Amino acid sequence: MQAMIVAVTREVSSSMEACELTHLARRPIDIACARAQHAAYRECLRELGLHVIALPPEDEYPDAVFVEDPAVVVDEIALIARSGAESRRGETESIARELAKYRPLVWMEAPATLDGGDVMRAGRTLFVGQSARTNAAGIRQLAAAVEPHGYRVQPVGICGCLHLKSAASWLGEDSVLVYRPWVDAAAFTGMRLIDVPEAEEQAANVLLVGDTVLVATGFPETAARVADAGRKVRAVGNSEVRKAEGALTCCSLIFGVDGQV
Ligand code: CIR
Repeated sequence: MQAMIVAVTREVSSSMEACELTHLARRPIDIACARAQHAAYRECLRELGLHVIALPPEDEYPDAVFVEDPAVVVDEIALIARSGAESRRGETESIARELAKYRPLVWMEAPATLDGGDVMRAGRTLFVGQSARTNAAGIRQLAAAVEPHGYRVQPVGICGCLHLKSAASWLGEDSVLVYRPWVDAAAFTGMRLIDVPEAEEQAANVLLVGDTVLVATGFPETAARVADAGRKVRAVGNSEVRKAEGALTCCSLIFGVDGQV
């Protein structure tokens, strides 16, 4: 039996224009275009061999498409997070219901807060952004949940962006794509750093699937540097979720399931 790789996704909310915004000015969002881009993203994941689960939209939660934030899934458990944005806390219910099919759940408790967008996994290390969304208690509860399973949790300072993964993405092995003005890159000492150029500051969030890396369209220099690092590159349009301060990793929760195929 082979492992199956699952990607949990959720359709864009028709209310996405009322999303949380921290670093960006509000701009009109074309919901039809956002949905078409999301469908293309799901199709790309399918083409890469993933089993894509598309949950229905939750219009009462404008940011519900960003399924990465309510949970952290590792091989042994799923941690159901408590968002640093109060408006997003209700998103956990349906995500927990879905993840319970695949993993034992651990629930984060107040006063801890954490968004999954702050957690960058690189092998058995979980780098965690110290952000406005993720507090010290959140990092402690994450560590308590995963350290017994052999993971190391490494806090990382960030500044000027929403989440750690706005500034850094794992490219596999020892490589990290990084936009240094937003992250304390000293946390990645010993790893190979590939820099996002200043003109493409929103490009650092990329999604590694096997040996392919999804890069947002419109960032040619970043795409070239990722290709030079030996990865296959797929360009994916995501202009509309970017207006909601989202990116590529935020739109899925990807994890392996043994023995399903
Ligand atoms: C928020 O502020 O929570 C949403 N508008 C964007 C969340 C993006 N999530 C992510 O990067 N993991």
